[in-house]
Amino acid sequence: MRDPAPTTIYLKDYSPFGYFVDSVDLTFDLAPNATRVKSRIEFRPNPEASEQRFFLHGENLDLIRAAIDGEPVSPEMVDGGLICDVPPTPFVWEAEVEIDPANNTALEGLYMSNSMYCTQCEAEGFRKITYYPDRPDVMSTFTVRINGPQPVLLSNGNPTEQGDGYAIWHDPWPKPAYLFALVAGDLVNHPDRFTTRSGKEVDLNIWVRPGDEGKCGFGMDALKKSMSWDEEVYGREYDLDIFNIVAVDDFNMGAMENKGLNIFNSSCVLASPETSTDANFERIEAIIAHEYFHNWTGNRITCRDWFQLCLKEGLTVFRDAEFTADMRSAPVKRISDVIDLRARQFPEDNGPLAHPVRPDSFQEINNFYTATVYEKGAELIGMLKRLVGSEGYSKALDLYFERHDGQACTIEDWLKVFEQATGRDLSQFKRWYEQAGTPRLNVYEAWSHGTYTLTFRQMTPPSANTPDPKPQVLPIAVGLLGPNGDEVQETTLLEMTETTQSFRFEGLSARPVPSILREFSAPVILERDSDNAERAFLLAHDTDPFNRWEAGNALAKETRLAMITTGAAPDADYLDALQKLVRDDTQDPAFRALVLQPPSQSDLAQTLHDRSVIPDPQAIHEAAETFAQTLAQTLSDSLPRLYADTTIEGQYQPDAVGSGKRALNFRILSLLSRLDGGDQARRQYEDADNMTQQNAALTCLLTIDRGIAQTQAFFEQWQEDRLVMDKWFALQIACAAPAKAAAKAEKLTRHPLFDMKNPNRFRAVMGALAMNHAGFHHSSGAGYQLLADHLIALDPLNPQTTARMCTPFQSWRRYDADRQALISEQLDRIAATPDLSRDTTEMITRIRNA
Ligand code: B3K
Ligand code: ZN
Repeated sequence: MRDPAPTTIYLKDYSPFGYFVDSVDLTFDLAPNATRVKSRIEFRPNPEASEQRFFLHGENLDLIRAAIDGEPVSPEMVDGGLICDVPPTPFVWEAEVEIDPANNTALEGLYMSNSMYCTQCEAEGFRKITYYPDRPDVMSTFTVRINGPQPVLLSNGNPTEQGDGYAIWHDPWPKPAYLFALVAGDLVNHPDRFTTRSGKEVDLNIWVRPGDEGKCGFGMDALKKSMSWDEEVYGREYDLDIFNIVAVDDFNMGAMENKGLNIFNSSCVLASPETSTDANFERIEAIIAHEYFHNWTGNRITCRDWFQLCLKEGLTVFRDAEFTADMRSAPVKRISDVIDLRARQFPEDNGPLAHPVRPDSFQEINNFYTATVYEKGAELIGMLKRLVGSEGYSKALDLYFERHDGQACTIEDWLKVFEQATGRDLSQFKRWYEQAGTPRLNVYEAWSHGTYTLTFRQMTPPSANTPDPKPQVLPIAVGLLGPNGDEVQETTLLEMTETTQSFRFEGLSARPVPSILREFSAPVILERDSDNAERAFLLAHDTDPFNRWEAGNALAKETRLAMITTGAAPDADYLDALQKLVRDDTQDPAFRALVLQPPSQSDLAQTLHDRSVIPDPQAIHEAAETFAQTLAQTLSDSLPRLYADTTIEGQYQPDAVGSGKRALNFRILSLLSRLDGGDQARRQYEDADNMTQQNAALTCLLTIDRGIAQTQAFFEQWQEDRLVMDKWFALQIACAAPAKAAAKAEKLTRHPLFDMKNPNRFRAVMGALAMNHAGFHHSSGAGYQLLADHLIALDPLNPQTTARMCTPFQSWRRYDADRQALISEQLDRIAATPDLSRDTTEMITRIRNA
């Protein structure tokens, strides 16, 4: 059965449900094609609600029987659910439905992954399990009985009874249905314990397929660190006797924060030095923390409706970033987050998919789990914290938890606690939640008789969502450096509220060099006339690590842009500055690695577009290659020594220091490979005893179009490991020369291990193709066609992953007319596909409207 007809849902139309739910009892009789779900739900009329229609959501359900207060009833089936006449007093609704988890390839509701039963209910998947008011403002306690032969039967809350072929779970904390979860399978656990600071004992488990139990230790440590951190920093304790994590191979996203039973994409929890890279370890630590932190920011306090998604997601991303900054290096985390924001959120905010952090309409909510809601949402929390200070932030958060525990809330509730805790008026700040688009911030300077004046002008480009943007509150962190490089003004926070505003610094003995937007204090595009000499000065002297990196990043970009637009040679001063920095052992290796990381080709394309130049992906690629080759030659004398100095002897440890050093080592190796034809990379591949180095060596070889033997050896070594094989698929495509990328991807889609139904594998291939900027945008159009073919093929099976993978097309208006015509043809073809899902229809419609 296909989706109900698409309709647009508006924030302004919110109204509460007509009934409260006092308790939910569910019984599952598991069978792959015919699982029976019996529900017994206590309803009570909500006297405040304007509408008393009794509508329950339900999709793809076979209703066997229904009863009210024990009397059989025949509800009327309507689009997306059922309606029924009910008494005006409290009543008990009972129903029995049959569902088909084995054929649920959408991976939403109850489905099967490698013969294990599991669920995914956020946002609106519970309605595929039984009839229910599937909306986050309806909260209830749940009791769940699972009948099945599987040795492990799990649900939310605490276990209350277990016997041969069944288990009963009770969750005492009222929750919306999207946090419901069930798992049944032949699983083994990695157990541990945690004592909360008030002395409560909690059983911890990570459940995995037999054979994976050796890959749980790192995740378990991350969980315990997260539990302690949330107690120390936010005063939040865990609230059940048990906390379970389950690893699942087929999962549409990273992980899910179901109450007491987090379900994880196995790629986001399983880790071992042999199979995971440093980046994997860091990501796993962050996602475990993120899902755990949701227990308070998401579960105990949830969202009133899905427009408020950023209430839990922006805040929880902000919290997990703070956690990572505390566990690892704060500057490195901040720089990495900004790179990611610019790579994923800026294109979204400046293209056809732009929407406010709190959208005001949607057709398919799953399409709004976006970089804007998550990452820009987290930036908003960061700005709030800057504006009210750490103390104000703590007071506001304490009030938030105290006032709203057990409630389903809105952004208005959130901002009100800040206003009341700090006495600030946040009405203008609220525009950040309501306006789409990335503000441009222009800077002008004046210097006269010891007074330095900075004048800022903000402008947000109008968009379909926000045709008439108003000025926003911008916290601009600024410091000033004297001509000798000393800081003459330490970081001060300027608060900009007008379209144009000036700030004066007096009593200076010489014209300073400004360091603007330190720590990237607001998610804007800073536009300022500067030159490479000044950038090199900041790269050498700025006390703010973020802005030091930013100066290097600007140099990296400007050099390449000049090469592309004027045919200039790589800038000699920049090469010189890089040389000095790379050799400077007093600098953190992780920082040096970040400065050596080339700007993404997509970012360069966006910048050219912003400057009204049509980007040519092939020319961007060639400039990147020429630059890397020139840098390698410039550094040639020092590369072997640098490589040796950054090679770690001894046992692999996935910590921040080791991973920083390995990141630098990888940058050095990639330069060295351009000079030695890959000899050192081959040796590293042979000697590697961890995936970080194995993966780095293979990447270097593939980038210079070598590594056939290593690719084959990698396959033979890892073909039984799905997660490592995802890397094997992705690397070959991501590193392929532009003219070969689409053909390589196409060939790999015919490989026996390519499995469309597994989202990780689909993303490994199609995501890697999109990441290869010049390959995806090759003038043949083969990349566009291949992606479209696979979106069309996947849509009937898995609309959510299909819709998400439409995003590589979002920036299509940047490119030349020929490429636009090629993409447009594919977008039309997708749009014309019969029975296209609601998810993909909405995405393609929005993208085509660019
Ligand atoms: N809340 C989930 C995401 C659900 C996505 C639904 N399409 C994971 C997270 O943000 O923690
Ligand atoms: Zn989240």
